[in-house]
Amino acid sequence: MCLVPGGSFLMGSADFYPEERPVWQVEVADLWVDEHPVTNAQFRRFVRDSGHVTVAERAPDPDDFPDADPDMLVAGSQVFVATAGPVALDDWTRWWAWVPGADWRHPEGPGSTLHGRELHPVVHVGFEDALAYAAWAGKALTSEACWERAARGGLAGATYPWGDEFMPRGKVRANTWHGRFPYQNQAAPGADRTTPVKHFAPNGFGLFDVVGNVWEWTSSPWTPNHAGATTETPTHSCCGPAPATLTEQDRRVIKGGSHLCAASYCHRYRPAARQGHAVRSTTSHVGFRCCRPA
Ligand SMILES: [Cu+2]
Repeated sequence: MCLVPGGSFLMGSADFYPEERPVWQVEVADLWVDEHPVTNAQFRRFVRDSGHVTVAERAPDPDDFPDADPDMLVAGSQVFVATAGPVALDDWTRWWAWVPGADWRHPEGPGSTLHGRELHPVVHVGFEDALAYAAWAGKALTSEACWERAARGGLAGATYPWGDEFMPRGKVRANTWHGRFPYQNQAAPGADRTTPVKHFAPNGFGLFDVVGNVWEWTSSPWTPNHAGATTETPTHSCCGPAPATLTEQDRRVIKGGSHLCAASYCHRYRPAARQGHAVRSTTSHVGFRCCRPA
């Protein structure tokens, strides 16, 4: 883990999407943060030790989906599938396929394996899976504010964790989508999906993969923007207690963007960027990392 020094910082951005506004000042305490997102190898140790069964491995409860065809209520997860050519970008169902049997061990569905992906971030994990892992590891999920503070690497107001330029001196700094989304990715072979953690240089706090690769769960409930946010005090806990109960409709903030973020479509591989994600909606591009109070 890396020690992220406490202090006040400017959270959010006025330059991109409305959900990141307004910029406001937040003060956070010292915090230990995982050096990289939780990997498949780490998650496998957790599952072996605890017997945890993830959200994606369980058939949805018919009580939660009274209108659904019971035959459709089987275990599975959302998998990205590149399209053959250009499609309307307002319809995400074009490139997300719900695949029965897709889960963290089978990232593209039955037949796919983790072979060679031990050091990739775990994916197809829901918020409750992230909480369970954190509890097992004696850690917690960070709040959005503390995640953003950590991701900024000590730079004030910079667009990316490494500065304001996307590819300084032509160098790729994170696993994002290069080219035309969702059908033409000019990134290195294999980068249509996750890449091993620590492949790219860390930020100023020593943290790897804070943007790109996979979105990361935070403990913060989703809010449509930062309006009305009150200044958090220095005693604000970055590693808050786990929520007592969750429903299908609950959403949490995810941060960092993923390998599927393309400038033309989704410029969210930035510390300020945020999205609301349903707690039990699992996909091939959402993972997490943990923290511990310093
Ligand atoms: Cu994105």
